[in-house]
Amino acid sequence: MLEAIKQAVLDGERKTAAELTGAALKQGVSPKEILDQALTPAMDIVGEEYERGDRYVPEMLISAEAMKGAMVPLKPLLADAGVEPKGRVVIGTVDGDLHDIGKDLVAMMLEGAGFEVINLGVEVTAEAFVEAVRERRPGILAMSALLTTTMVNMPVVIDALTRAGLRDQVKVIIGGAPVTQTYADEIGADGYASDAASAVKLAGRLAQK
Ligand code: B1M
Repeated sequence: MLEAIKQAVLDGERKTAAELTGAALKQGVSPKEILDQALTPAMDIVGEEYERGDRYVPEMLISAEAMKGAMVPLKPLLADAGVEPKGRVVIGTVDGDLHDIGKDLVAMMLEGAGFEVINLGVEVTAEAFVEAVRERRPGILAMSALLTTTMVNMPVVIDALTRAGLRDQVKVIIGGAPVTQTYADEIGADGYASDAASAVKLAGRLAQK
């Protein structure tokens, strides 16, 4: 079943990926198994094929759409813990960057862990992040970047928060494939998470401070 889900994502079969995911859940396969053993490995293969020149951007996009289809039946399980909000998180993908699958996964799991999440979407400018912090007063601001060329917009946001006098009012956490703990330290972020599960743990720790 997991192999079939993976193949459906590789083939860009959104409907099949969603149906198989729903069926796997009914059979008792856990969301974590589906994410770790089918969906994420499929996207890794897509990335490797793109790098080798065996896949082009439109094919990468239809696989991404298939993964999003598979995330539809997963969402209620990841995002429906039904508990009191632990805190508010504003999340977005930085300016110039369209990748939203990982960011949305982090958002869903934060919701599932009891955070109120305000998802600003993709290509979020520093001004839009600052505005959201000013208006919505989150305890945590989470930024995602998937490109080495866009992760440099993370410190731009941190500088903008400082200039707006808001930096000490919000914890800034970052993640995404090219981002590291070293980079987080370098740019003065409050934390880094390598995946959605550790982002939830990190947010939980910071929310208690
Ligand atoms: Co893009 N792309 N892409 N792409 N794409 C990558 C990232 C790439 C590594 C592929 C490759 O070459 N191997 C490469 C980046 C190279 C680099 O900079 N080092 C790349 C490139 C080059 C590009 C374009 C420039 C291609 C082009 O046009 N020539 C272009 C850029 C467009 C833009 O953004 N301006 C582009 C476009 C696209 C699509 C639009 C076609 C599509 C995105 C669709 C979408 O997101 N709606 C796409 C895809 C699908 C990928 C790959 C194949 C898959 C990304 C993904 O969804 N992974 C990717 C290769 C790869 O990553 N294996 C690739 C699955 C997801 C669950 O994982 O996003 O890493 P991930 O999220 C994880 C963690 O990183 C972490 O938790 C998540 C869950 O565990 N995390 C956080 C993420 N955000 C976090 C925030 C946090 C904490 C943790 O906050 C605290």
